[in-house]
Amino acid sequence: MPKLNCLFSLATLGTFATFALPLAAQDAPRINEIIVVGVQDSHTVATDDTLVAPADTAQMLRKMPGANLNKNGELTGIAQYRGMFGDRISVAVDGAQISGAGPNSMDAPLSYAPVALLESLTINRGIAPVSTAQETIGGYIQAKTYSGEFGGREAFEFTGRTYIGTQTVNEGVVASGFFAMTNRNHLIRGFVMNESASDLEFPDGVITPSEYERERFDLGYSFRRGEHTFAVDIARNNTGDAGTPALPMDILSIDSDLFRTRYRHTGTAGTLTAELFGSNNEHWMTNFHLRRPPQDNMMSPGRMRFRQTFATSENLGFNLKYEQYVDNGVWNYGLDGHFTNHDAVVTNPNVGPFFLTNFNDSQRDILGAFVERSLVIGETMGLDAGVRYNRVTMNTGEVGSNLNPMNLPAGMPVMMNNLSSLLANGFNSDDRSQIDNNFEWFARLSLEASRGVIWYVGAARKTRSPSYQERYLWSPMESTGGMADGKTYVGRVDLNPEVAHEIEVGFDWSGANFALYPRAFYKNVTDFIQGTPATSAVANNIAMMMSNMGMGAPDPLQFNNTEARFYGLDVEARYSLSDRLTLRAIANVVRGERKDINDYLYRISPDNVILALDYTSEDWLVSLESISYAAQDRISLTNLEQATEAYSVLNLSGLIEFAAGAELRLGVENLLNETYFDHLAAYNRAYNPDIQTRSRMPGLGRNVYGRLMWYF
Ligand SMILES: [Cu+2]
Repeated sequence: MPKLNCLFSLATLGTFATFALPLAAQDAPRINEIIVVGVQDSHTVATDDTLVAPADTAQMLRKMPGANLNKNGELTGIAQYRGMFGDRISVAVDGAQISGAGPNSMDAPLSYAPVALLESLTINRGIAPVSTAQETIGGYIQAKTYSGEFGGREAFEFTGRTYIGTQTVNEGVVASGFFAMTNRNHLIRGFVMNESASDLEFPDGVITPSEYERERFDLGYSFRRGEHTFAVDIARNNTGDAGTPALPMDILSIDSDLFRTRYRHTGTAGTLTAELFGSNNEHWMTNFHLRRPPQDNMMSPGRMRFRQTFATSENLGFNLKYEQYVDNGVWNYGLDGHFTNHDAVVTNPNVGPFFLTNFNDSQRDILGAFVERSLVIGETMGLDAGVRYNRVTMNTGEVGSNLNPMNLPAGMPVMMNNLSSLLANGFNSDDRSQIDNNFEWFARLSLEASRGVIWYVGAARKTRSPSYQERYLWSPMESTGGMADGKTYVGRVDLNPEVAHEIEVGFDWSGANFALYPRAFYKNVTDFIQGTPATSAVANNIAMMMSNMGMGAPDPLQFNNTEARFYGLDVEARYSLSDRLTLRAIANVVRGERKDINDYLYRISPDNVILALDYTSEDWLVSLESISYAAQDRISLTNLEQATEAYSVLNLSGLIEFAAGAELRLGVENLLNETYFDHLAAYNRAYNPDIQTRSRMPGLGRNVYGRLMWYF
């Protein structure tokens, strides 16, 4: 229950405390005996302490060191960390991995943890231990949803939380309720949420389509007795109409059923955790129901270019982990698996026989095993190190298409259909199964040099196998996991896994009234997967014909292995001016470059600084924040990326606790209604009189928003 006077200190602790490794107090009190010297290696934002405008959890990443967000729609935020994004970032929602149904990541993993249900979002700063997840080449993010707390007595009591939010920039509203029946051993919980919004406003007009609607239902049960805890949860997530103007289609529906279960034994010798999770996701998207549908042109009638895609994904996974406490630290052993399946078919509602198999039974399975060690070395040194092996198995079924649905005897559709059959036959006759054996290691050393100063150095080898899109996209399309660069792509079955070698150095320096946590990193990636100009004459011809008809773009890219490097610096700092007044800062610098040719990487966050001044009183709090982004002219020529200019926005927010357990937060984003362009928000792809097609998506106008949270 958030009591106001402790609220701020909680926020501060969560963000800045240098805590003892490993696995602080949450589950195992006994572990407190083992204090490994360690640095602040994660950054957590708790929903209780943070005001977020509805509705996408990924938005919170903007205010975390090293992190950012590739935004393709209001519910479609793709995590970015230190220049890497998409599948390179491992995202866990309550321990579960979710590979969404959308081949363009319309349902990116964080969309499965709506803000109104979120308890906290945590990013690992820098090199993630191999025990955290299977493929952490670009980082690791953990979303934890609110699941209630056990009661203190034998008798059952009824508790819960309501969360109501609204914002003016799109008339967005979210209403939700969490209800629990609980005693000291049992916790039965339920959650319902409904949220919707109309189109967004920016200083010169309206972004259309950017409306959304989403419903969510959760049911769960937890049990604890002695050293045992058990939990099981099921959830249904239904997204309705939701615009994604940076992509070629919009969401008509995403219907997901999710489950997860966890057993934990917390003994004196160690902690055993077993988790099983899965999800079933069904998704429809179209290019005609929310945006202006294709219009007649010289080459083809508009109705021939209506497109709808039905896409599904299935996920099943498990984590099995044992942490063993020994005199000088902890051993951590684990096995994990994540098995996914994807299907997607494109059709035209106006022309029955038209179809194109986008993905057919595309399967990607990973089995992993790891050993990790946290070691106390004397009084002033701590070492974490580990090794992991992942075996990735992929395969996909046969594909086909009918691009001449009217059975015309000659002309463009016939030529396109023949070329498409040629591509499909080539794809179908090749061996499409792939097995990758990926080996990883990491080591992190912390050294307490003097009181309040801990030095840190880390190194790692991390891997990532290609995504199903990167290997199995056989026909030139934009199904690219949300690249939103406007390019069409083809895949490559025999791609190699990416291998990154990284070093990271920094220190934690904290005193009575200040803290400073800088980190510098350099990451070299061999076989970095990046689109390069496609060399298949057939693919190039199809893309050219499509583009002539008014669909997609010519000159497709093909996913290929290249060489790349990332480097930069991020800093987190805090300075208390007085008991009530605190200055906070986050600064991020990242560079992403191709090494094999002279080009920058696509969609890399511009340098940015967040400065915030917080004033805390007995029963209220106010915070003034300035967010400044530098120009980004280090742009990818390969991806035809457009530069953006520098900008600053001012945000103001405040909180009043007006009754026990009840608080109201109000905020204004972009106080001065500044016109700006977010480099990571890509380009407009839907007809809009206020924004040119394929020009930069504008940043949002002034937004007044509020949240009422009541724990009962
Ligand atoms: Cu989609």
